[in-house]
Amino acid sequence: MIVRPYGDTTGDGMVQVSFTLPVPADQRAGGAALQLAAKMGLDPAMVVHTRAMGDRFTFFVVYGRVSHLVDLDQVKVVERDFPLLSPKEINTCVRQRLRRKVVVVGACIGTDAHTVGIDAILNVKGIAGEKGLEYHREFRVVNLGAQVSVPDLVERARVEKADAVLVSQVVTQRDAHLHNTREMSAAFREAFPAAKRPLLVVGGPRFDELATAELGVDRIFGRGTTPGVVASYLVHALVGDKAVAA
Ligand code: B12
Repeated sequence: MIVRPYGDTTGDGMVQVSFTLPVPADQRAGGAALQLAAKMGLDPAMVVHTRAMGDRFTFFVVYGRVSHLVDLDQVKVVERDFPLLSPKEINTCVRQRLRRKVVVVGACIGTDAHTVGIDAILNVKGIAGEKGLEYHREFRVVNLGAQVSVPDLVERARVEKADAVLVSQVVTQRDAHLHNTREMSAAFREAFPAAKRPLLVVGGPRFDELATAELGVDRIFGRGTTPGVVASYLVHALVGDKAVAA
């Protein structure tokens, strides 16, 4: 099925983009923004917002028409391939099948101090009306917080006998999230024999959920992830999620 973007009327192809150019906010700046928009295929294009960012930079919002089409049949995404379980079903699965608690170790690694995302997944308060993993009686959660080094994470996972390691990466400058994730997955592969390695899960708003093999992790979760999805995945991957008597 083919679709096109929609701004004012269905199928009109209108899109809005924003960017910053390293030029002062004068007449020439607007012209520079339009030149870039034309090269990006926006025709016609309008600068609808201009804001000086200090003396030497200008931020723009440009609204314009593209002629490109989207083929929905060619879209590739990671579809959820496990059932969504309630906290009660999760606890029952773990109790009946594993007969001990699932141990989860979580952290922001490298220099990243953006803990809100991993806290939303792990802490009781959760996000979007769902409680975090800590809420589940059959999960033991160790949240190491911000700026944890990879060697410290590996060591703590060993000490805690982690079933799963959950890592958050929010800062993407110079692809830090990709480098840190590769370093982390390589360190776990070196430190643990394959059969004993904890499940490696990484998350953050700018990851490509399709990149698991490239980054050496078992699963990637992106923007808008909720704790119920993560808990259900962990049960699916570690314990099995076939229906159990509650
Ligand atoms: C709050 C915030 C901060 C706070 C962080 C406080 C804290 N304790 O977390 C403070 C003020 C400390 C901060 C500092 C900085 N920040 Co900041 N920050 C933000 C901000 C405004 C919100 C991030 C957030 O909390 N989102 C809400 C959470 C719930 O969403 P989330 O992280 O995406 O998490 C969800 C999913 O991604 C997923 N998820 C995330 N992690 C994981 C992990 C697992 C295992 C799973 C399953 C799922 C998962 O589930 C979560 C729930 O749905 C963003 C801008 C924005 N609007 O996003 C900038 C932003 C992330 N920060 C940015 C920057 C640049 C910085 C600084 C470098 C600024 C500076 N020059 O000092 C510093 C860096 C500090 C450091 N060492 O990391 C940039 C990053 C740009 C980039 N491309 O990398 C952003 C995007 C702002 C911007 N537009 O420039 N920041």
